[in-house]
Amino acid sequence: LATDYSQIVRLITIGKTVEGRDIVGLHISKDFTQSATKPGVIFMGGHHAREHLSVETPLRLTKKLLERYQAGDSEVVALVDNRDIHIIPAVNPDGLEYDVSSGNYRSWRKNRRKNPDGVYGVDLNRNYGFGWGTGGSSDDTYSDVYMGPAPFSEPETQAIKNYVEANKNITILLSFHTFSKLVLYPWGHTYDPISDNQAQRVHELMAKKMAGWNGYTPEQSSDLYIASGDTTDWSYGELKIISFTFELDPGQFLGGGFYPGAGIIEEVVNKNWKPYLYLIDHSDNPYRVLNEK
Ligand code: 0X9
Ligand code: ZN
Repeated sequence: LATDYSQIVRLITIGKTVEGRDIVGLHISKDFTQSATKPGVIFMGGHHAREHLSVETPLRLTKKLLERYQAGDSEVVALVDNRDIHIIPAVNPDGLEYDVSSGNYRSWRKNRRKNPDGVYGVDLNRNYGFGWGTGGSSDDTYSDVYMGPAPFSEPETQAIKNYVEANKNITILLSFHTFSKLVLYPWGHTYDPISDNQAQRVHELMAKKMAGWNGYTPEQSSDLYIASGDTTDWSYGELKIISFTFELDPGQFLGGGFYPGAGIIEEVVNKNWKPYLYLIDHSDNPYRVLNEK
């Protein structure tokens, strides 16, 4: 994509993994000298190794965006020309590779940190530093929700932290996961709503709007279950970025769980196209949804 659309896309590297792989992404801007002056939005996927659809979806959405831009689609051209768009489709490439490298899926979730006791993996979506370790995560290295020894102990979460903090124009963040067909918003570490009523309302309204397009269920993250140290509690809690987690298709284990097959990709991309454009659009001021119907 960076090669095919080199006028407006740059391949970026935001850091390295535990095993030394590059964590790569795409930066889309009409004018890279001015990009920081435009409203920013960030999409990410692949925190969890077995959630391959969470990698494919942001990639394919971005491919579609670039194709439409090239084709002169007026809505897309107006958006891309006036926004600063960041995509990190694979936050956990070590885990993703480990999950597929034997030829049989391993249902791996965590990164590939070799912990001091020899047990592998930290759950990257329990390792972010806001309300870290306050519930729904574990200090047992054998656990699939092992939080790590400290907030941001992992190079993968550190890379996201540094990148998002460096791009101060980012107002909206979406982290793709699978599965269950949900649109989630903070908080995840507590049943309390966000104390800023307007910010709470913005999350609710945007989640509901997007759910109307993709057919998912909008709810507060903790309504799914309490979990601390996830991406969005940090990005909203620390940086006040309006933040969402999508749990993509399928709805259930019966629909294929983490491994629904490549045949589902197109349908999932199509149903999430409007939410994707909506988030890019509203990065100029997400609070304007308070005045929209
Ligand atoms: O548990 C997670 O990290 C996410 N679900 S997944 O099946 N993809 O692992 C959900 C995170 C939502 N956040 C909270 N419930 N805090
Ligand atoms: Zn996940």
